[in-house]
Amino acid sequence: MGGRATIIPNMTDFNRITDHFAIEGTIESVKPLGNGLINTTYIVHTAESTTPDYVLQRINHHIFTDVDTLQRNIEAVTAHIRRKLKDAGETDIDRKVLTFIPAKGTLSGDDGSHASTYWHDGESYWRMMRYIPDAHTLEAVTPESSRYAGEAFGRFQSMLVDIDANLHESIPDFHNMEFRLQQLREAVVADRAGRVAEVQPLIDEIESRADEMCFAERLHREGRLPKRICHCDTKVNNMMFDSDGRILCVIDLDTVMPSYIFSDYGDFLRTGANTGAEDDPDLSHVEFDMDIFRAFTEGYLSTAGAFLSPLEIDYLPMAAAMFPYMQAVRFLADYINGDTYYKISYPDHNLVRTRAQLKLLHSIDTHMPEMRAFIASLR
Ligand code: GN1
Ligand code: MG
Repeated sequence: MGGRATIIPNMTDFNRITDHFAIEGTIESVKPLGNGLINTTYIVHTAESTTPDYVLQRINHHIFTDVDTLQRNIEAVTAHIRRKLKDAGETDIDRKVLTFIPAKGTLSGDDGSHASTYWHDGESYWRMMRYIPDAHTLEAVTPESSRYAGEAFGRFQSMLVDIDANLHESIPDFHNMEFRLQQLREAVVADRAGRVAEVQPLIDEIESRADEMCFAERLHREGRLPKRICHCDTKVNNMMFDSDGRILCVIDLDTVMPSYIFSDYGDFLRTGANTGAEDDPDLSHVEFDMDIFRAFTEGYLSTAGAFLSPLEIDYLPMAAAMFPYMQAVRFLADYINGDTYYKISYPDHNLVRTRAQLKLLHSIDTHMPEMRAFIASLR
């Protein structure tokens, strides 16, 4: 969890962990990888040129409290996508979908017939997957790569439209706006870190828009908006790009679950179309980039347009506003709670993050009519 110090294992510890997985080759080195806010990730290099390298992850089980359900979701989704890619005659499939490594001596599935893909050492939960060679992630996108990202997330959702596995919410109510507001309200009442007075203007601003931002839950209750299988963490850095700049696959599948399609559309634009950083202390850097919006939307509708309802398409601009808003609610609640969820690098990091998300929302507000007109022009 956020506030908790991370103990970095040494090589002996690593060997003890990786011994439990059916990997090929001899481990040469283990090094930290990436900058996720939740799990802890390492790259495992093997000595032989013929064996794959691997990604080793410690799953944050304070946040993903049901690791077994989480991994079963991921296994079902990757198996379904793998089958679809094969049926479509795709090549190089190991680079287009993640491959999780069976844990030795474990059993999973309702009939206990196959190995599970995680190992519990009594304290932490670990998993390994094949490292995708000659691929890279990006922290910022161009209009060109945003178009590919739109295509990729639209394709991801469309491949999963007909999955028959019963997927569960790996974090219940993850993108439920009403629930996130309730968490903020509870944090305000408890005022555990004594920070409420200081942030009252931010709370007031958030409350003034609370009703407006709960549109998805209302539409769902009215039976007008379905839940579909979504990625739910479509940050720019959760896609693997090939050396030619095309997208190979989407990664970080922990939050794949039933949600509104707004999750994937809105959260990508929240990160990809921000001209500043998610936690930019200089708010003048933070604006909504309409070129990225247009390119991503075109790409997304080219692969998702066929299964989306007219109502889902109508609400895309509102989805772009909802995600910076939801993230502001989550960051502010964490700040008020004394930073127990997100990893922070300095004391008021979550407050800086909140302000940056609200600034992004203000910028999106000013582009609303233009966004609506653009989407109408594509239909
Ligand atoms: C978390 O771990 P990471 O950085 O991919 C969070 C997302 C937030 C994001 C904000 C499980 O994602 O929902 O949007 O931080 N994931 C979880 O940067 O809470
Ligand atoms: Mg990530």
